[in-house]
Amino acid sequence: MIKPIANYEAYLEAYQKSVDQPEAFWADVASHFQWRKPWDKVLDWNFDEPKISWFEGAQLNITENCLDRHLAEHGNKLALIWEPNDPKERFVRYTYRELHEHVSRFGNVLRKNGIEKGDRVCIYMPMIPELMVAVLACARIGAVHSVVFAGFAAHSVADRINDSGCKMVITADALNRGAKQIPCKAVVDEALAECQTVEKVIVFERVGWPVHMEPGRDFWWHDELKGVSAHCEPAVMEAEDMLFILYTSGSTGKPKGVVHTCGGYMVYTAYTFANVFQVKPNDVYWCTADVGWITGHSYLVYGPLLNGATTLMFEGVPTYPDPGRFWQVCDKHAVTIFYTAPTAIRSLMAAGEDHVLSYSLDKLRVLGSVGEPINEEAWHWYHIHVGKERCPLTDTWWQTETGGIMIAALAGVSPLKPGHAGYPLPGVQPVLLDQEGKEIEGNDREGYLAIKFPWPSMIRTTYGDHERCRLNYFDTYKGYYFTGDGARRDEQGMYRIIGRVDDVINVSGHRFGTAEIENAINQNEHVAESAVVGYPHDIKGQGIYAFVVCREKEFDPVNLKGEITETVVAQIGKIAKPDKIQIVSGLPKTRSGKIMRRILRKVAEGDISNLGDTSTLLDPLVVDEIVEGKL
Ligand code: 7RM
Repeated sequence: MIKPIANYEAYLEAYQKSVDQPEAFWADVASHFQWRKPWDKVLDWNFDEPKISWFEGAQLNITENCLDRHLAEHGNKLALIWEPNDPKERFVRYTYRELHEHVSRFGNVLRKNGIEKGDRVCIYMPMIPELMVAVLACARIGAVHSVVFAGFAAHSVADRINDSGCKMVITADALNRGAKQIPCKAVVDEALAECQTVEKVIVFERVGWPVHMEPGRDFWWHDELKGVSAHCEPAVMEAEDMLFILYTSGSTGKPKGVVHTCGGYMVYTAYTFANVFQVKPNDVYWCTADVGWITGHSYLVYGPLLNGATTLMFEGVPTYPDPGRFWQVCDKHAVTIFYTAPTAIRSLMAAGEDHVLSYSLDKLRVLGSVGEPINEEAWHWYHIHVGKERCPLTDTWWQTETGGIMIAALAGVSPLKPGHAGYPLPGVQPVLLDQEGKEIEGNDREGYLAIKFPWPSMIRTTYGDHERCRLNYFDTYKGYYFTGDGARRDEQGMYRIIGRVDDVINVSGHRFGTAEIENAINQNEHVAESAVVGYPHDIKGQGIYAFVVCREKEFDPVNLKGEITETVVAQIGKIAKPDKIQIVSGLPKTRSGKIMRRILRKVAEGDISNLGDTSTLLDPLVVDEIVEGKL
């Protein structure tokens, strides 16, 4: 297992080695894992195609490293603590031995149902232990999991299933979310009406909702487990075999299937988990992210299990039954490391300190933040009221595409600065680029954030479309991986992430392309065209502001807005609901027909004093109308 870097000098030394001798550095880290066969070559790469290959020739199964490896000495250690949505319902705890057994049995269920190495399996599930079991069971038998966040609507689920040609869907009847229950199986049924590749659906009964079961296609999880062996031979995988696909939004309308592979992902997520959180054997670690996002993959499931840590999974929401729920769970399970998103902190901050003060947070040792820039007010509130000013708060910058944390403080080891992710982790070589793609030297400078050398868990391709991967990440600035973020390097060389410089907006830590939301809005029969921009939102970080042109001259604006909202919810899901919809008679366009988003962004931000030059617009008058109708 990985021994975390103990002090700042050791960090500097590790960092230097990772730059001077990257292959020796990562070979050393990789030697802490169980490989079926060692690698022939640590790294082979070019950012032109791109081609990235780590640990070529090596063979492994990641679940042997997550589970089997710990059994001899730590079989009775807790692997998973699961806390349900309803505080009165019983929680669940699995030791490593128990989790290993559940994963093995379910791996056999998958095999029995015709799933083979390389097949894609869509997982659309609530935050319950069976979600973790399903993910690991896929990895066990070499199937590629594609977890789709259970808040996505049928059409988005169908798109993702079709893009990767999934053979199976694993789901539940329904899910609990605060006071509400939300269907899962019915959404899958609706999605499957648009899909041809799915042969079987396995359904876990979580809520006890009546569901339709299609004979020959749909099977109950508990029925399938009957009489299944607890021994499941792990599939032997090549280091560069696909481990999973995770869809994420970019600047175009269609989400991309980011592909991660077995060896590099394993090495990097385990290394960064141990180091960033400075994990110790008796920690109880809680990451509040849903497994439907990359944070849940890397730092709820794989990173902790690879390190033999105890990971806590929570089914519910921060505010149910009241805004003290997070702190009550920390108290109840004696959580020592807590990793959450700024949006959650801001909403709990708004509910007041009393909720925090009602519980004992004595065991907390390390705090983490992820998903979006954390504003200084939220940083201090989190640090003072949750961490009692004695827990290091590490702000972790990374992306679905990076697979693991890239820029962050090692808790208690690196210096902290509110609003700053800080210094890069060993193995990460960030640069700031100017418009021309030239590296900006020196400190106290701002630019486009790019990475100039590969790291083991970086994106390998976008599923089914390698050219899209090249164009998106490796083409804008030749020789670099381009992140899509802007950043500032301060006087000490610490990085502060400013935010996206492309058409991606980050709502409560969830990524959407503006084009993706526009496409959804345009599905409404009354809509002629639309333009979506982000604007600063107190709780969510960014809110969604939609400018919509109606087809008809006469319409009822209240009805129309309601309908547009419904269309977006039906197409993408509730998480993409526009916060503001402004009906306009036209959009500001250049003479060549390009929408001037810069102007719309300024209007949405409420900064109308300086709209810049509008004289080149096709119809400058629409700007006045838009400014007047601003919400
Ligand atoms: C882990 C995750 C990625 C985008 C990224 C940034 C933003 C994430 C931070 C952050 C400032 C942070 N993956 N972002 N973490 N911005 N500080 N600590 O969120 O693929 O869903 O999103 O999120 O813009 O490019 S993600």
